[in-house]
Amino acid sequence: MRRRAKLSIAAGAAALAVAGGVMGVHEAHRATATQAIEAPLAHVPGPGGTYTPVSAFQPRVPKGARVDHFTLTAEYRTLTLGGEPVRAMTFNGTAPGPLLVAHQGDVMEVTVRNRLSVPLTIHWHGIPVPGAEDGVPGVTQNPIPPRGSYTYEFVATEAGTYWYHSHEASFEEVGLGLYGAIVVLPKHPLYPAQRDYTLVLHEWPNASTAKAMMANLASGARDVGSMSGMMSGGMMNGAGSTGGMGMMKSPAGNETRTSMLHVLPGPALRTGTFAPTADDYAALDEMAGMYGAFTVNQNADGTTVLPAKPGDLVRLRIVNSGNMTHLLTIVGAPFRVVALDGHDIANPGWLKGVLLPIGAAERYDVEFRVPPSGAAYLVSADPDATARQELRAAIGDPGAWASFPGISAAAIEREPWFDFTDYGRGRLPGETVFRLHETYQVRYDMKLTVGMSQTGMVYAINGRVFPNIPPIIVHKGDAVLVHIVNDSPYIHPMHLHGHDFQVLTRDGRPVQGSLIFLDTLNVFPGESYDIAFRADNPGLWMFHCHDLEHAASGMDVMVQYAGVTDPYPMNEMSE
Ligand SMILES: [Cu+2]
Repeated sequence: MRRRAKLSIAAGAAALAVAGGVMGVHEAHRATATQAIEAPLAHVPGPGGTYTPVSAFQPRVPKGARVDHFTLTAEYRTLTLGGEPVRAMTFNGTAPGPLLVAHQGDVMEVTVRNRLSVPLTIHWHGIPVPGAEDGVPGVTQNPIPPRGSYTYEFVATEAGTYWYHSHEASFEEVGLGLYGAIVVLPKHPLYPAQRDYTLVLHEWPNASTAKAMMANLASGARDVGSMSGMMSGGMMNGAGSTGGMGMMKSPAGNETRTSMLHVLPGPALRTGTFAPTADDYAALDEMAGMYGAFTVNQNADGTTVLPAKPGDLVRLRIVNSGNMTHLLTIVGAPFRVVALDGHDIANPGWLKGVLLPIGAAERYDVEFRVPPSGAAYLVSADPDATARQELRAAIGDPGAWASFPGISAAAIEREPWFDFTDYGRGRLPGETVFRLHETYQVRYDMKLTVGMSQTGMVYAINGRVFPNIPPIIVHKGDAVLVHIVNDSPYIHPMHLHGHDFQVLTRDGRPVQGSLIFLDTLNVFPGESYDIAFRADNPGLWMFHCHDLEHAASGMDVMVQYAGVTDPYPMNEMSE
């Protein structure tokens, strides 16, 4: 949406900040009582009082590096999903768009051509690109207009599974098809496999919602209040879309949605051991009613077969490009999780009968051996299994589905959830380690709440909604600790641009197994986390919920490096 970003200094907000940590930032060595609170970006000088535009942070291309050229053409296409025609926005005619494969160390040069009637950008989700290449309109570039083109360039320094998607009105544009996967192959694979497959999971809005989203995009009236007005009906009753309701431009705009009239109560804060609760299961179904088809790559029929032979070691890269969390598991073979969000796990153990809660924007790389019987199966254990059985794939024999033994919904529902905070052991060479009790230059408390404003549902950080949230100010080299609390009944997959973070604790309990590095943290109702990262990539980086409806309705904040400025028109900002 076109943000009518409010850049002026809010005196009331400044007073709040002084009143004691209401904003959540504890920067003891920097904050002063007179420091003005500005949002979403602040005027903070860098070292020596200097300012640098974010556009100055360009890729440093090593001499002789191999350059991989890609072209992504954004265009409308009617796809057939589950037998139904779906008007989609695609890259190169498909959704997901083409799988981009590079070797670690390669330069990825991606030219985007816009053949849509609306602007777009591309964000390289999980890849620590330089500041100028992050693809956030109004922040790191101008949106790519219709008939325009734009070339991104960055070095694929980190191997792993990533993805790309539009960051312009992403609730609509990603929802309608502007996404695809990226695989950066490692120089020295830690877990080499014989077969390497990538599956992108997506939820497609049902016909009426899709139509409303297209219309909303076309009108340019994509205002936060109106979107949340449209969606809140579906959310509150959990069934059927109210598509179209409240789609008209909201004249009140940002002003009205800044105040939460009613805050929905969250469940009690969790402590102790990990086990899914009734709240978790209820949260899995948020918004389910607005979706019509569930796809694995472009298949909505649940008939996907990935060829493999008995005995083959298979790596399956699962990318969730949707907004919902899905419970998936492998049946027919023991499996292990070898990477999360592109980062390898140290000494992962073998699993059987464990459900992987794969949140929005997360990537799970799983590995297993095709059994002598001829096939293993990725299946959905979502509570509403009848609606989401399309989210599955057979790996093995071409006729694998004919011999699929089926799964017992009753049995699979009782299986435990995968706990990434107690999985694997030890650490990998080169991993930088943070501990909870060490010196952090920046500590930020992030409380996530949900409530009603005059224009609909809003999703808040520390009681405020974007863009009226002061940025998290960091200096290059800072160690940054973020304490996240989900005080709401919904799941919030929190994504930090430009950086990996280490997960230190969940619900007060330190991570037990392998060190865990993520770029997207799927925070369930009542959960709390401590995460840490090194501010080593100067720029202006969004930190936002990747339930894109939540992001469009306020749950975003900026991580701003001191001295970095935005040279682009901020009213073009979009999440
Ligand atoms: Cu959220």
